[in-house]
Amino acid sequence: MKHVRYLLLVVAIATTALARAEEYNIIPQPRSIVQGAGTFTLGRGAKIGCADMELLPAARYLAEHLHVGVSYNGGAIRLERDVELRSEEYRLTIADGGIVICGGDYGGVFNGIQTLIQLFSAEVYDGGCPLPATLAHCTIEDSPRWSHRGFMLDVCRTWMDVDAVKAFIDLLAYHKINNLRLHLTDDEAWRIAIESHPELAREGGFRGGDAKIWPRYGKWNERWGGYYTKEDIAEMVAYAKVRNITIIPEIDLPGHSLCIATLHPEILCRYTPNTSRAYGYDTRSAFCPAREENYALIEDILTEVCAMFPSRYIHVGGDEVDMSQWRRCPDCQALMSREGMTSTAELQQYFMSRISSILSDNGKLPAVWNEAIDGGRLNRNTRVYGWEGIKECRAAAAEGYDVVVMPGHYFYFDMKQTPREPGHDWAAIFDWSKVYGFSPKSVGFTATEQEHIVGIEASFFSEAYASRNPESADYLHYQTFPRMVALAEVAWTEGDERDEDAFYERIVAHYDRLDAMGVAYRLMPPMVEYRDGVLIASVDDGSAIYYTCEGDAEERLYSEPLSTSVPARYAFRSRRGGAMSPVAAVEAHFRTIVPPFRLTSSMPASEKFSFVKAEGYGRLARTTRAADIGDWLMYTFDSPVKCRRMKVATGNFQLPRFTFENGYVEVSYDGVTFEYLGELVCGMYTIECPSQAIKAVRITSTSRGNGAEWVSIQPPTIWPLLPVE
Ligand code: TNX
Repeated sequence: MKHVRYLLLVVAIATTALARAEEYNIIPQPRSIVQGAGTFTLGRGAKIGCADMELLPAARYLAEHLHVGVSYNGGAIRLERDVELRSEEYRLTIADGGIVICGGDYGGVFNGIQTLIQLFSAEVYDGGCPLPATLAHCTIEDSPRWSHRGFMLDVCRTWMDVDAVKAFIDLLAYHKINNLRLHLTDDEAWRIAIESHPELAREGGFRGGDAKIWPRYGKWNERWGGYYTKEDIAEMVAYAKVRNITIIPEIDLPGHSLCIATLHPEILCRYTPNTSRAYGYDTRSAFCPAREENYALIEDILTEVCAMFPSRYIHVGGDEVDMSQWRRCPDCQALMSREGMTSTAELQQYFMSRISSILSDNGKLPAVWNEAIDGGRLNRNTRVYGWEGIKECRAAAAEGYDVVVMPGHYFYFDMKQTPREPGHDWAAIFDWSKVYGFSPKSVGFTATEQEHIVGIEASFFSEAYASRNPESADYLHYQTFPRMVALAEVAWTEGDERDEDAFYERIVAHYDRLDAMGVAYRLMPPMVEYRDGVLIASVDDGSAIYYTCEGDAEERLYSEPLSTSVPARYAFRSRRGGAMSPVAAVEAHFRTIVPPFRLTSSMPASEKFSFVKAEGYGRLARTTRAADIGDWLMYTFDSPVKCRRMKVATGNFQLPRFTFENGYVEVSYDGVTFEYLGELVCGMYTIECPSQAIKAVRITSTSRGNGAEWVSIQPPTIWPLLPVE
């Protein structure tokens, strides 16, 4: 009986704690919140008391958010360390005597500060003063599920300057994410200044125009880019450190090295190389592991990188190496037989082991992408980032490596969120709910494998960002929020079974904060329903709905159901601050037609990717060579096509690669005379409301070459005419 009573008491406390936790809506959800009876009022003149010098940066950070001062003792808010608490663990108490944040270490105190900040009104995030504020008495005890809660920013494909990175660091910190990986080198750019080899950043930090690196991914022939100096790195590292974030640099080796190979072709294997230009993902450009001078060059680079970043780990890549070049290289073959290696995977291991010892000479440990451990020779102190799949993560864990779990189909925030939205889709198409559903247990990690999970990480690869106004953070925000909110909670809060609906309500309640942080997040699309001649759009998040009607470019506020006989003419989108949803409409709005056409060109058609592929709709066609000035391609329809919109596009489906770099579009209504319409944008052009039925569309290149071996040609996308009301 005694036991039962005790149990009831525990259940009662647990339920109050849970109910309160939801009421507070702290994201990520703390382990326990127990609310007391009274309240404490924090006035405008409050002080933050901090006697511990090491906690001073955290005190100043909080002081800035609350518009108050810091004192060495006393204070209505006191920051302390408690050796009884673990790293990053904290206890936040609000009582008559004031607010106390006790942390196991700096990170613990900082985490407590983030929780406290969320107890104030949202203006705390936009520079407003949230004081005076009356807070309920409570004790919050909290600690993270995983020590590594990471995010990777690809600053290569799309350049992001120091201010942009710092602004993003703020957002990570607000969500208790404690690790930022900067993907600093890739095929398309080299973003870190190396004093012993200044040409790497000076030349490799820019592409297009007169730069030695070819234009790829947006900005086209304009010279565009940038790189971080040693001072920039120091500034970002220090900024992150105050915010309990470790920056881990990534130098992607031995593959993804087209940029450095463009500047130093001697690093490549010594066989007749294929010198044709490529347009991204050029897996041919790997360092030659048999070339001894390469290790000297890499040592120069990594020694400086190690000195710039205080992190324990340095990420040295290891992904997506086309090893066929090593098979063809006489030096690699000689090295392999000397060392008794039978596979090129072992050669990669040899290379990675040498890189690891350079790191160890500099007091660092290696972090690598999952492919780098194939072959089994890497030291177990290597940290493995599993991106290809759960299987690869589990395999690394089973082999005894510590693993950062980040499979693309859960954590690649460059993926589309629904099929018609921007982004890649090679891993999956998913929104925040997929991220929120991640649990190591449910995807099959055994208990022993789980012990090797150090945390999870999301990534933002930025190929698509470069073509979408990269000077604004909008696209970055849209792709990463609210998926980041889900990441934060899954990485921080224990649990394998989660209530998705309840979390959605918490995301919506968090919007006020995201608004104040200036995040242009993605809202869920409005629900659209057509019944009895009336079109109804609705949202469940309090955002405002807007609509457009075919033939009228203006977006109007939706305030009441629309009476219409042609619902397909309407498209809806909700907005709230800088946030917006994807477009929603009845399915007929999105319907396209496939009138037969013939594709012709001044360039020869590839045999494998013949023009017939595009003529069948759905597939890409390719030419056998790059486009020169005056080269053209033409779509001729069997019979003139009446439509409300037609999009023609060179390049691949998701990314502007293999496009015409520059060019113009003409239309013909009779198949004989052509009328100029306009210039291509990222290789594409959309004809809106053509005045007559279209017989042919011709695209003409105005650039010499397009930085690729071929041009990809998409079938046209054609939206049919809709009846008028
Ligand atoms: C795969 S993740 C890559 C990147 C691409 C990304 C796009 C990894 C190790 N390699 O090079 O940017 O997909 O989603």
